[in-house]
Amino acid sequence: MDIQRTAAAIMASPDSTEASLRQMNMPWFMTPFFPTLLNEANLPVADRTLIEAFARDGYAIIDTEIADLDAVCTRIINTLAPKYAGIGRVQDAWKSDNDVKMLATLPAIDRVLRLFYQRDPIPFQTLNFPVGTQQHTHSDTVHFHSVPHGFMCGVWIALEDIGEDSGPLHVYPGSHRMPAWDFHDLGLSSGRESYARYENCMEAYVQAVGLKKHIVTLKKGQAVIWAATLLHGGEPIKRAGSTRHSQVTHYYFENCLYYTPMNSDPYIGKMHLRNITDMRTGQLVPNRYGGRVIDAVPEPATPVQSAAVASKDVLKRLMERARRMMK
Ligand SMILES: O=C(O)CCC(=O)C(=O)O
Repeated sequence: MDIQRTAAAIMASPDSTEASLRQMNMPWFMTPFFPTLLNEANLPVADRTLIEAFARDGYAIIDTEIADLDAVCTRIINTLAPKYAGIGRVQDAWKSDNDVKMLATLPAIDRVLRLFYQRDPIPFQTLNFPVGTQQHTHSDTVHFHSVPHGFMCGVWIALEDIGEDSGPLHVYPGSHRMPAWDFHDLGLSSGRESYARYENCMEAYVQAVGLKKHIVTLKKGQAVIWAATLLHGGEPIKRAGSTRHSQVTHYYFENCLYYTPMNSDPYIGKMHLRNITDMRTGQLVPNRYGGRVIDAVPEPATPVQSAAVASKDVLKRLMERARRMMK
């Protein structure tokens, strides 16, 4: 079957039932109809080139057009400095820092994400780093996934020039086309405790498939956007003491279920749904399936919370026993 000609025929008859394939429940750059849809879209050359690169490689580099770039970066670096102590990252600084929130909601990024995903992008988490994370290769789909699949991406902004020796980001171009492995696919049980083994699996996978690594060096104010399934990580820090100030924002897109695959076993009905907050409004975003709102499920208790609940139960039982003895 000539897929291009078939797609063209479908597109030429928008009233036919096949026309619903236009609404295939996945990002358009991942569907087999993308070349046809792209031709029809008649985009400006720069946008066409950008989305073609993103479709092919699974990542793209853009300029974020931040006004007052130097001042903004310096303010973020200085404000967050005391908060990095001992942890090397600050999660969700957008809640208290307007500069961080401004970077996460930049119009230039919003515009490109709408182009890439054809849906409203929802910034829901920020991470700021003062130095290279040296994180092992992974894809974000073990942490954040969506139904329909693929409606998630990361946007990583350089808050200073980032060269080869300060632990830059690495990506595996084209790896976004591989399946979105979850722990079960890899023979691992769900749960955080399997994460180190997941990382080993990804290491073995890139070697077995022969994927080529690309090191992403950036100028201050540039951003790399990666697709949910793209394999990426942090390079070793080669220059001791070097900083690598950066901010990652994770985005979901409207009209999806948002969940954490690492803690889920969807095929036996265990789905760790996420309650995400849209930074732009401060409001929780309902999980939706086929357009229908699905009741938010409470996040599972962390071991610490479980222990706290357990010790409360023990205390309650002891008090009841004491009360009975005093009667
Ligand atoms: O900044 C890095 O080195 C890695 C960040 C990353 O992998 C992520 O946010 O998913």
